[in-house]
Amino acid sequence: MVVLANPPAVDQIPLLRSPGPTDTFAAVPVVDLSIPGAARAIVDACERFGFFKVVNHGVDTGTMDRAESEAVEFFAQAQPVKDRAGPAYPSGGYGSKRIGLNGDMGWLEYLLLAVHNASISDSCAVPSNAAFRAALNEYIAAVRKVAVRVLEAMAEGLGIAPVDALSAMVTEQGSDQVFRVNHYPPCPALQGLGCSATGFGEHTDPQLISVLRSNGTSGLQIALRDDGAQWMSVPSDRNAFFVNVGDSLQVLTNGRFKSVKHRVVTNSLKSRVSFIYFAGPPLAQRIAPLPELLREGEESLYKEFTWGEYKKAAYKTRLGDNRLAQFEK
Ligand code: GA4
Repeated sequence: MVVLANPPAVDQIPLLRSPGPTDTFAAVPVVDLSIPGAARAIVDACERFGFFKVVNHGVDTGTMDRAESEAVEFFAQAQPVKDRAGPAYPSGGYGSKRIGLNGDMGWLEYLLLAVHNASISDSCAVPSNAAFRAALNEYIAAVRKVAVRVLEAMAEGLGIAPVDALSAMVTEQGSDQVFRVNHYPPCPALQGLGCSATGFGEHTDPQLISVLRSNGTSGLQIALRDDGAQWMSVPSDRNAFFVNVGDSLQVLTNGRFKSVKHRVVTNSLKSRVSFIYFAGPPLAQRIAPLPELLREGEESLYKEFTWGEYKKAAYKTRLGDNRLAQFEK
């Protein structure tokens, strides 16, 4: 367990009802990336939930474990040491409690890092510890390959050619990738009260897809599409990846895939550590429905925009806002 030297005050953080056993989302779609049926299963899961779990992904557990133990060590340092790795904005680094630029708060601390090609951008001086940086770079290279395979399988399942129609947006020079290491410290003050601190408030991710891996502590919840505001807890699995459809992929598929609303509820006793790789396109990339996916006479549901324009607009919003609304026709 990671104990913070200087725990932030919980009274600044919105509270949520603590998840109970009946909130568990036992039917999380599981995609076996090593079998030919993966493409069909991914498309099905993206249409139904905008969310799925990936197993048999080929990433060495040592790569995941090394990154995790280095991250645990980083967050176990004294607060002034961590603060020296901040701020998170504008160019990446350590942040605590404040999310984005418009007043959102969560019971977490994190590293927000820019990624160039397959590793932490040289322009990002954090983390400065060589072993931590190397472990994160090894992890980023591996998770990026998973993202590429998932995007290739999506193209295959959707019947779009070439196979890299989607993945090229992420591998191209200038693609806008972000990596996040989140640490949700336990919140014992709320134990037994039936409520929990918001770790990361409800939101959708703006990018194409996000690929998440966490330690064994649960906390991630997704809003089931058909049931509106019904929040379901995703059982943690430290050996799997979880993939979210982001707003940009929703637009590229003209709403066929839905960007999934999700959030994190903190645990009263255990630390949660998660790694999320956000696969975004180059800033100049036009985000519009792929012509192959439009049926005869079907029109785009969205106004034209580039990823750069969408990202800029996203940073003016609050976490829980419907960011796509202003781009709907
Ligand atoms: C959500 C997905 C990623 O974590 C992130 C977040 C970003 C941030 O934390 O700085 C944002 C959020 C995310 C969407 C709306 C804006 C921007 C906080 C916020 C209020 C790094 C991203 O790309 O968008």
